[in-house]
Amino acid sequence: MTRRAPAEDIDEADLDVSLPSDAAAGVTAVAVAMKRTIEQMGPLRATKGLLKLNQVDGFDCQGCAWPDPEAGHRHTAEFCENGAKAVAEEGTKRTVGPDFFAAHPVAELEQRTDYWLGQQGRITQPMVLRDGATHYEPIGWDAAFSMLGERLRGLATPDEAVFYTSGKTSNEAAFVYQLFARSLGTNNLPDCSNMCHESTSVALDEVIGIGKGSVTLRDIETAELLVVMGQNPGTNHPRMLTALEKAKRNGAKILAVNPLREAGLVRFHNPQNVRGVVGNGTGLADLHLPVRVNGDLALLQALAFHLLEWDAIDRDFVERHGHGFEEWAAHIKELDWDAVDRATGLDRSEIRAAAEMLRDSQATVFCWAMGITQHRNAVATIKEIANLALAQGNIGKPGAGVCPVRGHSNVQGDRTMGIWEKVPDSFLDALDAEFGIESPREHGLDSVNAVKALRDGRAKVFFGMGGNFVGAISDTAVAEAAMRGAELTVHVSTKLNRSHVVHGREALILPALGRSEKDHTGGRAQRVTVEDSVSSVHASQGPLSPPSSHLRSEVDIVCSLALATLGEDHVVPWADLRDDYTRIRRRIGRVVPGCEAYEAKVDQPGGFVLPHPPRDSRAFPTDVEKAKFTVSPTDVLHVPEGRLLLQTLRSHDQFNTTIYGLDDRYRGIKGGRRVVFVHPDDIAALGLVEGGRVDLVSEWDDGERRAEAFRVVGYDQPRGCAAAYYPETNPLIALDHVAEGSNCPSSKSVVVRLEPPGPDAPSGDGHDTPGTGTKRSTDPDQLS
Ligand SMILES: Nc1nc2c(c(=O)[nH]1)N[C@H]1C(S)=C(S)[C@@H](COP(=O)(O)OP(=O)(O)OC[C@H]3O[C@@H](n4cnc5c(=O)[nH]c(N)nc54)[C@H](O)[C@@H]3O)O[C@H]1N2
Ligand SMILES: Nc1nc2c(c(=O)[nH]1)N[C@H]1C(S)=C(S)[C@@H](COP(=O)(O)OP(=O)(O)OC[C@H]3O[C@@H](n4cnc5c(=O)[nH]c(N)nc54)[C@H](O)[C@@H]3O)O[C@H]1N2
Ligand code: SF4
Ligand SMILES: [Mo]
Repeated sequence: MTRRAPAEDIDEADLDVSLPSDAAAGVTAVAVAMKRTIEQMGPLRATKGLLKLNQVDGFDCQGCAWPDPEAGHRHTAEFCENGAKAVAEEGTKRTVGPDFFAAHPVAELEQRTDYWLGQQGRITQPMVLRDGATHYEPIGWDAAFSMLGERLRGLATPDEAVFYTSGKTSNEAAFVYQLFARSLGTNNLPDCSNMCHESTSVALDEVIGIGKGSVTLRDIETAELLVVMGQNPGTNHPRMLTALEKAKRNGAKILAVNPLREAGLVRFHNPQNVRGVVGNGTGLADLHLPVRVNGDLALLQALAFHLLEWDAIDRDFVERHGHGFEEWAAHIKELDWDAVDRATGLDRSEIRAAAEMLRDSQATVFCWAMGITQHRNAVATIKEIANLALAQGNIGKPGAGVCPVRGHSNVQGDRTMGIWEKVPDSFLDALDAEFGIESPREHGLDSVNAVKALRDGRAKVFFGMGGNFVGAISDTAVAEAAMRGAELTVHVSTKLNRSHVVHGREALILPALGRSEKDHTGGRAQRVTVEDSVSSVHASQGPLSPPSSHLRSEVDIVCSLALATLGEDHVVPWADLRDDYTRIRRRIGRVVPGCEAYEAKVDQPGGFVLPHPPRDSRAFPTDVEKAKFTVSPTDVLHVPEGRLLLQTLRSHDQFNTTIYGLDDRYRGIKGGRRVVFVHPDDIAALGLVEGGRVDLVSEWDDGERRAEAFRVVGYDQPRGCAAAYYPETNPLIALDHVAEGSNCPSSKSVVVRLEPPGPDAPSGDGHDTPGTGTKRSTDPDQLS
């Protein structure tokens, strides 16, 4: 493998700001995709990888969880720009081996951004950081497993260990991983879902009896109306635009609800058809409601008010399947419209127009993502989405349903496989019966509670199956201090990140094969399975050679660790499971609901779809065996004078904490990330200047949090709102600032003040006059 010069670290002085665009994808997307893959992988490896991406005989994209078209209906290039970037990030020829770690003390790596760390390349060997050492050094796999096994066995209770999962882990690896944690005796299985769609899972489980979406890709393509709320598909689920385009061609309307006018919601240039390449592309949203951040609950109630007023209700569905409709309707009829005005910031005529779209549609799909789930009132908001869907019978019929759009490519599958700190007892009973173990029954720690346990010394070992826990979780300073308090931190990873350099007393890095790579564990070609956002399960097999012969699969790592910890005589045949993944799938078939005859079903081209009672037969397995209407009080988030309501979001050039590059093309940002988007009138009202530098300061009961040196960028959005990228803004979010009922960090509603940097702050760009070089046009016509 070659070792090419890695990227320089970010110099925010290079930041360039231009006008946002009003269309997504197009030929630029293809050009960027090709450039990035070829730069990182070389032309041959890039071609080999991309041709197998999302193909029936290939591997599942490591990017988002958007579903693939049915087998037989896929393009040769069945991926988007960000899928290609994900492949390039993993398939890079750059490597970090023992020489790299010898040259860079941890104290130096700690000063680097996640961008720089990730750009150094793939980790090639297991590394250990010994107690008191300054550098990571190589360690053999056996030594690493026995060290870890010894530490785990030495804990006072298994609950002193935390087993985190990021959502890329395959079903097979996830299944053996949770089996290991439970064999050891703990349900401490937090995952990235706790920071992501947890509010969705909690809300839907309560009201429809299952925490997953109820649509298929076909429903999306054949809907009469698609409501896309709190989601930026052009960046985060780009192939969703292809589905939206198909829906439009079939006559669908789209209602976008988003404080920002995201390019991907406005217009789509599909690079796969002539019209997209040379024509005007397809206009997407028929109506865009620029709701104030956190105003969705009130908006949904206002929409319901009109539907009730017009009696645009599916009475038959409500009578047959609904529970609690009358109480809900009575509550909505009392709606406080002043509160709606304040919460949403919308004109009542706009709300009425949106309600008319709902009234006139016989089949509506509701899509949502982080703009809905990461608020204090997120669970209530999602229950209100369900109320609206149920009131019109938009569930369990073609072209209709609820569609939480998942993030990580296998985050939904990991949950299905039992990665869940609160997994139902029925799952544990089946697991115990199958393996002869005795799973603990008390619930484990979720992500936020894992930080607290580490902080308070109740947890001592942190094990990360992928992900970048300290980078991703809220309250960075608190989380980092907690991690540093651990006795041992262990990460199964492909690339370096912040969580490797903010470590416990001892630390291990265990390098894993990526999904695009050939897996020859046990001397045979292995494949794995994954589940997408619409509960479709299918196989994935990588075509590329791994960057180092030392890498092991996640299944191998878990099973080998289990052997080293629990011993060769343990009731679970770890070595057998490791050497042939079909044996794991057989067990999955016997333990996991809906996975009977698993191997045969994943053998079908394109795989199979898991059962979903509301979708399949309008059966609602709730405590009352019906779909539940629920009542939530309308609330208005109060933002004190002189403060803004900040949402933290993704740029077009990152995958969560993995920073691919520094260009947020659709929003007109190039070469930097420390920007805060503010309405031009708020910039003026707060006495700031465009291009000026500010610190973001949040205020909490236990004190302030500060994130330093952001550029102020004028950006059209509702007054009083602001936006900035994550993870840079995670230091601002207090650990206890979470969604009620789901404990998901409220990353989308953080009250901040913008403050000129203190006198000691480095000027960074050599310009003392704020604004020089980064000002973009504030012509209101161009911004609106
Ligand atoms: N390229 C790329 N793809 C990704 C990811 C990535 O980082 N990069 N991450 C993956 C993961 S794990 C996830 S969870 C998904 C995330 O996918 P998204 O949810 O699309 O991600 P965010 O960037 O957080 O965007 C949130 C959107 O919600 C809007 N929003 C914010 N607050 C509100 C609000 O109060 N109300 C409404 N209605 N809208 C609001 C924002 O303006 C923004 O458009 O993407 C997945 N796919
Ligand atoms: N402020 C704020 N915070 C947020 C969010 C937000 O919108 N705002 N979003 C939240 C959401 S939705 C999520 S999902 C979390 C994401 O949280 P995580 O899932 O923990 O974070 P990622 O950045 O996706 O993890 C990236 C790391 O995963 C490792 N990795 C990549 N591929 C593989 C693989 O195949 N195998 C293994 N073993 N490791 C691999 C690499 O080492 C890489 O550095 O962040 C959350 N945090
Ligand atoms: S839409 Fe998501 S899953 Fe599909 S290619 Fe793009 S990043 Fe990958
Ligand atoms: Mo996510």
